[in-house]
Amino acid sequence: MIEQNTPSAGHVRLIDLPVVTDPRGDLTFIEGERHVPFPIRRVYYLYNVPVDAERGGHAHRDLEQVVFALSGSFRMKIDDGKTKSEYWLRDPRKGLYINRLIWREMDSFSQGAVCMVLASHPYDENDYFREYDDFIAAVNEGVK
Ligand code: T46
Repeated sequence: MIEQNTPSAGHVRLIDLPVVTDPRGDLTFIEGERHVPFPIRRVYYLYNVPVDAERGGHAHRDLEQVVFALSGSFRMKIDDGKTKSEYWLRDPRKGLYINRLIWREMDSFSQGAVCMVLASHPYDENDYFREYDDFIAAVNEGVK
């Protein structure tokens, strides 16, 4: 479970969600400000993704998100402007929390993969850094 205080910019980590298991199957639930550190203002999901597709390729100025593989798997490449890492998401009980000012790229989607994202704000194109150089400049300036 995630702590309540707001992580600093550039912060990424895996969070574990509760699971209720009985003979009928598994049930996982998510409550905003409890299991994720923000009120959930938007939910979107990616599906019918071709296995050779690449998504992402941007960062956000303010947005916080938690990304899940509800079904199948995919890779998330993470870059905080100084350090690069990668996460394979394949367990619907684990979400990847991504704070603002993180460059992310997604690829290697398995056939039929479904990616669900919980977001802290409604969609706003002005919140995106779509050029890597702009992202790096923002990181270096500590821009909010
Ligand atoms: C992220 C990864 C995981 C909307 O109209 N509303 C929305 O809520 C979203 C997310 C997108 N759009 C429009 C904007 C573009 O015209 O859908 C189109 C594709 O969006 P984008 O290129 O941002 O999609 P992805 O899959 O590359 O990235 C998205 C999120 O933008 C991003 O924050 O982390 O999914």
